[in-house]
Amino acid sequence: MSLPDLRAFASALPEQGRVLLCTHRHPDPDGLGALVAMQQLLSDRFGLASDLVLEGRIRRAENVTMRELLEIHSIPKGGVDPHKYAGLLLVDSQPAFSHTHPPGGLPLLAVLDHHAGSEDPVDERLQPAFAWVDSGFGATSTMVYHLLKAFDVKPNERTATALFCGVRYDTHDLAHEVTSYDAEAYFDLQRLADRQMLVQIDNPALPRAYFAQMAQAIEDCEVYGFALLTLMGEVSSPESVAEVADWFVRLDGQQWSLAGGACDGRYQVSLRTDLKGADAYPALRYILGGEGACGGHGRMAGGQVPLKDDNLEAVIARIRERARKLFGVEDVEAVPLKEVQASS
Ligand SMILES: [Mn+2]
Repeated sequence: MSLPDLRAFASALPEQGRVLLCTHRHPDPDGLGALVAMQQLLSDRFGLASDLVLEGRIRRAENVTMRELLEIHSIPKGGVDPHKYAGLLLVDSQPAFSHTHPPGGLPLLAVLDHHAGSEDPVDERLQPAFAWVDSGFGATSTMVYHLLKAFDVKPNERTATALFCGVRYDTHDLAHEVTSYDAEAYFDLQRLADRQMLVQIDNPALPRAYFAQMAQAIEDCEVYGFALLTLMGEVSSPESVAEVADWFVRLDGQQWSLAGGACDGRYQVSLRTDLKGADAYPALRYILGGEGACGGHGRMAGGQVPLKDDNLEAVIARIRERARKLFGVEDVEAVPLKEVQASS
């Protein structure tokens, strides 16, 4: 892990004009943090104005609150006039990823991301002038923090708060996949961030639909010994699938939690594990069996399978079958979560 060539980054940028910044669909705090900080860097160090394009609704209450309080404004993707921009920057994702569709007609200036790269070939038009992709970092916000530092730009309070949200979200408050770069960013940013705002972001009001969704998740959860499968039908948001996977992996004694739900024409899946040394990404790849696409590393992975007419039940059945095979529980009978006996 190291910092990129700063001159290469600088020379990928236009000398003047506006640039467009984007991230993956349904942006998370890491993507939002990286975007806000990149805007400050471009403006303070390079005198470049920028706009954000955010695709996919942000529905997780914490993330909605983060966006509102930090006043993260974006323009609709359909409203982008390519003539107004010199190019685009992509953070916390890569052009070949299935959940990422930057607006067309613009050169890709730079990509900054901490996910492992896709093995699929990339369309030549999507090759960036500058790429800093390093899966050693716990968060893209960590990378952007160090980029600001290297360019001698001190994050203002808003940027620090946004970046701090990103680092803590992706590293689970430094509990996972931490490097000294992540820890340094976390503690430096914590000092600079707006603490009142952080408290509000941590404790947002939750809509009634949230509790209904969680009740449904408990209803649908099947326990196969050390593996929990919660393969739901329609869900209120893709984020709720990740939340369910996160929530159930906390069940005491469990090592794998797979959640799925249909939303926006896709079957979203999230896999979590708290098994030491386990890697969720190859596991989820196997579970998807070549359908759709997925990404992730370490203890978490996510993906989606496109849904065609009426094949939801069949998709769920195939995912369940492959998951049971992977976890070696084909002959184990599922126990509903509510009937699992308390461990003594
Ligand atoms: Mn990230």
